[in-house]
Amino acid sequence: MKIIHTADIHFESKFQDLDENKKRIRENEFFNAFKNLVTYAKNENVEVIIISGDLFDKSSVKKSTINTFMNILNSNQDIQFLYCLGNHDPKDLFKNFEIKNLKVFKENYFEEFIYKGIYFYGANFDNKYKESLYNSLNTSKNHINIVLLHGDISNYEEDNKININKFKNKYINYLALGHIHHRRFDKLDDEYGYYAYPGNLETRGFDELDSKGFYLIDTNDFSKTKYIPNSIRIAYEINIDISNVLDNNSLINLILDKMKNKSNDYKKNLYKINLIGQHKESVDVNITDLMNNLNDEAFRLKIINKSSLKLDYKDYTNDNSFKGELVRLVEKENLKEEEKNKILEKGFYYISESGKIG
Ligand SMILES: [Mn+2]
Repeated sequence: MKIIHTADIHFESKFQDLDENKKRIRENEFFNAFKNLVTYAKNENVEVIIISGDLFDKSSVKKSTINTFMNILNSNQDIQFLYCLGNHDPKDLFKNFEIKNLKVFKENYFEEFIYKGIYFYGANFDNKYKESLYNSLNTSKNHINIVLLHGDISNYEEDNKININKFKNKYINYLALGHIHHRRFDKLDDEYGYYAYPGNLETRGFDELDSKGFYLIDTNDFSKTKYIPNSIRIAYEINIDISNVLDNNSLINLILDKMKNKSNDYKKNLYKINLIGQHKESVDVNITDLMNNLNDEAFRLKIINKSSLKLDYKDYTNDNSFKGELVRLVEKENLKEEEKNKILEKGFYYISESGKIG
């Protein structure tokens, strides 16, 4: 049987970093990302879709959001949806709705759900993972066991964390986790299974970088679990060393080239650009200017200047100017080269700025 494992979709996320128009676009795209996943499932004859918590971002969910979600499920009756609650999910949302192909695991102990011979076990997120939770898991080596749970894992007993050791050697083939927004697939124990975090389905900002998607599982061989990219937009963080850039125009082109290198369809993505290195005096690193030139080249662009100015102060020793005067003064002082550089860097900056006011 083919199964898809997703988690942390966070419908109705806030997107604080975006303007109103783009927030709305992203809200809709979050639904589209989920629709794309379900379409993929349909085309690949996937029979079960696991959602390991944080389907929604907060406890109050708009009626329209619930309707959209329900419509997707209703028009895909051949697929069984399994969903365990995460820390962001509303507790009783589906109490009043009857969705035939949705099973919600919302108890603080493991419920068993058998589907086409495969044994699924799921529980809700509970802040504390008590002994009684681990003890409620009744797996058997006579069948395939898949466990759904939401939370951070630890290798030992820790507050608010799932003790991963409690799931070892319990004939678990696949521990379908959610909560960590970065993808991870690893061995659970020597004998049997694997555990996995698929990460979230779409990025919400620059702390959720690179390709996002879901896992495709085949119960004939769990070791062949495959990551399927599904991103509508991708957030990238790029460090660009600008030490060798000669002028402002080349700087703009360099940034644009780095963005284009990420994908053919680079304009749809989100970029956080860190300018690093020591730039030449002939380059004026001005974020407003750069944004004016590059803002339309991306869905969202953020540029941070972490570079510093590289000055060869010796060039000014004989200069008949304020800068030359300052260099001659500082050179006379009994200071380390590093300290002289710092003073001159500041001094040059203020001299340039005061020149601008005039
Ligand atoms: Mn989450």
